[in-house]
Amino acid sequence: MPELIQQYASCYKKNGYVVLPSAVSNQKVSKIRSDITTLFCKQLAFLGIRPSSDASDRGLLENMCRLFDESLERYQCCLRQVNKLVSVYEALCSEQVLSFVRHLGFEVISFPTDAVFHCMANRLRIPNGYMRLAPHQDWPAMQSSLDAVIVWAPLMDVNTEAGFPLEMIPQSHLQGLLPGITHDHVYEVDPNYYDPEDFSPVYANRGDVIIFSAFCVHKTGDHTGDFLRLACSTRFENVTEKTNVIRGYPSIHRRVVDREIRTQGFPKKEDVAAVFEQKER
Ligand SMILES: O=C(O)CCC(=O)C(=O)O
Repeated sequence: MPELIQQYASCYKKNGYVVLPSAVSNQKVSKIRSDITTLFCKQLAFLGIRPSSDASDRGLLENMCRLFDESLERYQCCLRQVNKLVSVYEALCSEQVLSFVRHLGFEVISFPTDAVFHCMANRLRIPNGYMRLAPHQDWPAMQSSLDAVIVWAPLMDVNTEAGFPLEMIPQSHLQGLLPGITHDHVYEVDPNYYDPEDFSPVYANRGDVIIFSAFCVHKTGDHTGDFLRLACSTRFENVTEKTNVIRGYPSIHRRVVDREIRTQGFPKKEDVAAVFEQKER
């Protein structure tokens, strides 16, 4: 095993990314998928829409589309919840992933920001929103250690060129931070600084994980057809990396709490009391 980790680490350092096969158990991926299904089905049931009981990718897409069509607002609330699921963190912090990151020399590991949920399906394109991500680097969205990594885990097999694979430019991480344009959601690399022909799709099956450098130029690949590709990712920073110490552990993400009471008059005393009521045996 240490030899294998060594090989993956060499590949990562050379190309700027590596696929760790079976780094997350099937059980952990299933738990994320069932949590996502539950989030959507509860909202559908509340709206009086019968959810599909099909647990396959098709059934999941169907349930997401039904909510998307009925209430875009509730659909987006569901997406926002996925980033916060404990099951997502449990998968992305699997022992295999953490051992690999430690092997790269991370002494004290932290999350520069929340996990991210990546949902790709033509039918789920939010009006005026974006679907695929343009060529970008992730470091400007962290600005922490120079060796920071992204851990990306698909929730289904992503093994065809037309299935929204991640596409990377091998060795682009060695160029450091390239000139680019800062958008709200991404730091898009200036097209004068890469050749579009250099992107290559990186395939990963359910349970595999792609680890890539925060400087690796990457984008969402192409798609055809009516299907769903889900993935979640997190970022790890190496807090005690030399320049991160010198720069005083920069932390560019701010917590914003909206303390306005959203549902006026809620909760009443009896709503809270009901939570603690003893169930009759
Ligand atoms: O899932 C995707 O297609 C894009 C993910 C990505 O680019 C990122 O996490 O930086």
